[in-house]
Amino acid sequence: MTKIKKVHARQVFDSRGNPTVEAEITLNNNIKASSIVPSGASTGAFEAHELRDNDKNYFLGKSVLKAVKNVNSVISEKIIGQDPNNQKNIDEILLNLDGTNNKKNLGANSLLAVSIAVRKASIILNNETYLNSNKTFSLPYPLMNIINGGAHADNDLNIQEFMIRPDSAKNFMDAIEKCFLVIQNLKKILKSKKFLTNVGDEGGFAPSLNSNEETLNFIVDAIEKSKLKPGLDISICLDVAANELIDDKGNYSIQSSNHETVDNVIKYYQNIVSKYPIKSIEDPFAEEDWNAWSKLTSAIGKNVQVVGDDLFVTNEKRLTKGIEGKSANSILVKVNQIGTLTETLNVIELAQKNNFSSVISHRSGDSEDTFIADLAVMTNSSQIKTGSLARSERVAKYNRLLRIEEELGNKAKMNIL
Ligand code: 2PG
Ligand code: MG
Repeated sequence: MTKIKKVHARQVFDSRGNPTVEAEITLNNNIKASSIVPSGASTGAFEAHELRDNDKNYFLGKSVLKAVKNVNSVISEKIIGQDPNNQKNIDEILLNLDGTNNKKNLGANSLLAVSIAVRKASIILNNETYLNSNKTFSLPYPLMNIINGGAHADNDLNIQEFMIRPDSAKNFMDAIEKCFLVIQNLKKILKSKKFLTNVGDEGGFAPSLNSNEETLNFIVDAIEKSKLKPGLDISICLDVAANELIDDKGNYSIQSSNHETVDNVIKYYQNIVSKYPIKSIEDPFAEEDWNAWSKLTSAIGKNVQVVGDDLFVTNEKRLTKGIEGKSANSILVKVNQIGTLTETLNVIELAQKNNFSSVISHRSGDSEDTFIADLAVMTNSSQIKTGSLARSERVAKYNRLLRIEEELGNKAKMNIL
């Protein structure tokens, strides 16, 4: 039987230059696979714990040598000799070793690096390809973040992400071309208005805009200049990341510095949804404001995708609560919010069984690791959110999806929105 021979972690760096964990698995037939853990900026309070050293004299406290050591000592001891094809067993060992609810002991970054590296090794071992599988696969629609605000940019836009989704794309290359056209036209528009066109953490532009409407107008303009129809060919998706916008009284500053009540914010969303081709809103309210979520979902959820990111944190318990309370109709899936692959697959299955769409997502601090592109295809997720068509750590995921599309040949098709 093929077994895991070696588990080795090291400290490497993410797209913001922050330290992160890479784990490498070697099998006894010398097959090797590795995985790099991403890291968020606008993190939810209920995410699994990201273990950092907090040594102010080394990488400003951000180094991850403790997590690396955990992999190279206690984790490797128990994982060596195990069957790489038994992912459930691997993840159970990891969870038992940690022994806490939020992975506070060993760090979700140490567990996840190993969990995904093992899966990648088993894919190589079994020569698993999409083509030689008897399942049918489809490509996810990309949600491309084209204007960055919030915690991801140094401008005055409160909404964190303005994204586009190419709803009429016939295939993944067509999806990329449609997004490419809108991005190029948006660049021209911004330049003509004397805005800077340098990019934020996820590759979207980060001009010094401060009004949501002005931003939405620019995007609609760019869609039309691309000879595409807003709402038919390209729809707009938002990530409000409202955790960052709530005050002590439970009011929100979605637009400039005005602090509005939940009811006013719902009216505001209804208003922009009726004026603009907005088809998806992520984190419209903060992570503990369950009632506000349910109210909004009942008001607009028929026509608009309401996506829980910080609300659900890829966690089965929180998703269960959201399904029962009809708090949303979609889940954002981030592997490092939960810390093992098995838990991630379980939460996606639960979502899909309950008619929630699953949107696989990168983090604002990401890397050359493209596993989430495969995760989107493997899990039949309808969408993937992995930044703009800029910055190699973002484009790498799109390139991986293009390779999958090529591999599938005439069996390739787009997922259903
Ligand atoms: C989000 C993500 C990714 P971060 O809020 O959805 O875009 O940002 O990784 O900073 O949490
Ligand atoms: Mg989000």
